[in-house]
Amino acid sequence: MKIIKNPSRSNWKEILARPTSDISEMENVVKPILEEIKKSGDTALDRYCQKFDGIGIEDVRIASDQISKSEESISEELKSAIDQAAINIRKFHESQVVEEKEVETMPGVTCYRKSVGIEKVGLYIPGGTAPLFSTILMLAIPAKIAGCKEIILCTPPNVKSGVHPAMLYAAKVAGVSEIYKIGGAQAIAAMAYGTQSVPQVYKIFGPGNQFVTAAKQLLNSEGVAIDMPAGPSEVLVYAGEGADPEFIAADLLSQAEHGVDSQVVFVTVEEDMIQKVQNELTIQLEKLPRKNLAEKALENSMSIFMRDEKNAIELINSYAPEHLILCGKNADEISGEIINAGSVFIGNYTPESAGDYASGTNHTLPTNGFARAYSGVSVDSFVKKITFQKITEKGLRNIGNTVMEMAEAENLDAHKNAVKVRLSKLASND
Ligand code: HSO
Ligand code: ZN
Repeated sequence: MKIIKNPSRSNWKEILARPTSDISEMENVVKPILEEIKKSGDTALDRYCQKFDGIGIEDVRIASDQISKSEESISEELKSAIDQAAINIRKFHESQVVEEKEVETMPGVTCYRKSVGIEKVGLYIPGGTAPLFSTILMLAIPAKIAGCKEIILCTPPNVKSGVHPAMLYAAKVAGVSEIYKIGGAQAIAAMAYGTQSVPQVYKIFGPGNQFVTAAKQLLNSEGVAIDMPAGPSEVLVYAGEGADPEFIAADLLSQAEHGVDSQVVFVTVEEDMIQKVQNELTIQLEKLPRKNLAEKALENSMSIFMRDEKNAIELINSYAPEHLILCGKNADEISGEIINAGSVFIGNYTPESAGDYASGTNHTLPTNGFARAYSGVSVDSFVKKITFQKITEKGLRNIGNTVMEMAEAENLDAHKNAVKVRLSKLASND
């Protein structure tokens, strides 16, 4: 890890800059895929599925009996771990459902807001080296709570043209309606436009490689809703007095093992911690099966020594990490000062892994500094909030002049008239 000591504020932006990726190259590859699938549906989709995954369109849908039998292929231990995680995630996300009250803003003028689940949503789960079945729980459970009627899942087939049984089991537990073995930009296009085999959805969620991200972004500009702009996963670990270097190294590595582009930042006000953590990293890294990936990610990462807590907090807020782990005695206090982060893990015994899998919070979070303005996925991500209002005759008499006055000042006479004709009718009935 690169070591930086007391960086001056004017350098923070540069030091903490995330690598920028030029997606225009990806877009050139992805655009024709989107266009062809939009135009020719299954015919084009079949071609891409054959080309990239060696599987024909007739084999992409996973039969429901295969999903219901998935638990036969996983251990009892894994099954109960998934069950427990699902219980916690459901419990936390159910607490996000709050019924809003009707409000009478003036006598006779009543307004209220109702959350309605997006009817059809599409989840994408990448293939690759780690079967991210935990992400299925993180997306499908809130979708179900929100009242989404159709929850479609696309994931690329593995080398045996199948899908990891834990993914099938997680999909079953979380209430996914249909699973398709389709990967890449073609999966995103199929869900966005709908084909003869894949139903169309209104919003697409989930991580993916740069092609998937480019596809989501292009479709977003065409009006298909997406969860959030995606970038490589990040963690910032802060260590104050009383932090444990062994724990910190383990947390940094748990992020680093995601991939070579993972962003790992360590910030401390205890100068000797930097070397202690470095020593621990060396010891722990050796034992990791994904050592190569983690090692590469660490090459681009940094340890930053800050002279005091106040400055450290300001640096953290200016970076806006996806995950923030606060270690040491003051963790609770510091957590109150955090204004930019996707998800915060407080105290020495709260590893990010707990939130990645099972504590209940969502692990689909804003990266790349988007935590300054975006939230992670929650039940809210799967609903539209529709406002309703009802005005009685008395209500229109109360609010009418306000509306007419404003409409006239905006030179919008028809607006004024919509009130005026009604008030005239009421006056003639008096
Ligand atoms: N840390 C990842 C989520 C994940 N970790 C899935 C393990 N499995 C991005 O937030
Ligand atoms: Zn993780």
